[in-house]
Amino acid sequence: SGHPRGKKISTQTGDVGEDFAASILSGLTTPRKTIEAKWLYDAEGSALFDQITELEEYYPTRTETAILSNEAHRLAAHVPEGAALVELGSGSSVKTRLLLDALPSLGAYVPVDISVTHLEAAAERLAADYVSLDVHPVVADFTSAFAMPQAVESAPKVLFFPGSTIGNFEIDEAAELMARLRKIEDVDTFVIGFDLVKERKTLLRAYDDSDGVTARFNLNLLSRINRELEADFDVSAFTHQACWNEDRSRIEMHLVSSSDQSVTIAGETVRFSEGETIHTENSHKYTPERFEDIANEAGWSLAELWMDENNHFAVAVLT
Ligand code: AVJ
Repeated sequence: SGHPRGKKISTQTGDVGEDFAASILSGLTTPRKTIEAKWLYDAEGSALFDQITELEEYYPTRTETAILSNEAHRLAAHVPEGAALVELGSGSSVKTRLLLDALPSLGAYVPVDISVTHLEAAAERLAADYVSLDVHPVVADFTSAFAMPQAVESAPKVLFFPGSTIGNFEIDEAAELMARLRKIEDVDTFVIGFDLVKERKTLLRAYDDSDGVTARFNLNLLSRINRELEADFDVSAFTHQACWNEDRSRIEMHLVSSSDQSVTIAGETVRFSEGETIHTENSHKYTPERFEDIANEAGWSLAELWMDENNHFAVAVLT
């Protein structure tokens, strides 16, 4: 996979955070068992997530993509010449192309992701297709502070955080993250996608699809623990559950134990009673007003708010 101009991409490696074993054991040895959602995305989980994004029932991806392709040209007014586009949790960088195509004044692209393999493959592909763009990947957990590549240190920056990944965070964590991003040097603009509160039925279908892809995505966590931590989960003794938590305005994913059972993980025994759950993900849904309040609290102001015609999803431009 060579580049037309033989450009060399060098990846900057930052702090990728706490290790898997420690996080899993601490989450499963508290009274309310939890696993942090970020562990859903190993190679298998990322492939399953990509399948989710193509499901008819999972409206967020296609809706956000439509919003971005309709509105991207309006972003130009908020993007200074030579700016660096910094994408948080870039994954396979699909939506990035919509922005790059609409914003020829961008000088650099900085994808930030926790998974080095995903990151480098996507960076190579983009660099090959956008030959005048400088690509500077950063391996980091963007939930903690990370260093900008030296080459873009003094460039104006446009942050891009699509996919409603912000929804994974508790409200106070989301506010904290947004406040920290506000303080990055020379940030001009923040483009962020978030999911909207809507009819419960639509939400539940999106997180419990009829093909069972989301169930496999959730259950893959147990297979991953078996693969990587010498554990003996009987994956068939757990089921996927998605529920709408009205009070906290979020979809929750859980894995429900079908029986009383015990599991050994890295030498530790963990007991489950029948019906007990492991809470594996939160996906917060916002109203536009609530989102704006949080953004304001974090030091941003709303420049644009774009929604689809069904008000299913929103993209905000903050400055
Ligand atoms: C990638 C976190 C935005 O919350 O909709 C999809 C993850 N979980 N189906 C979401 C997810 C179950 C997704 N995010």
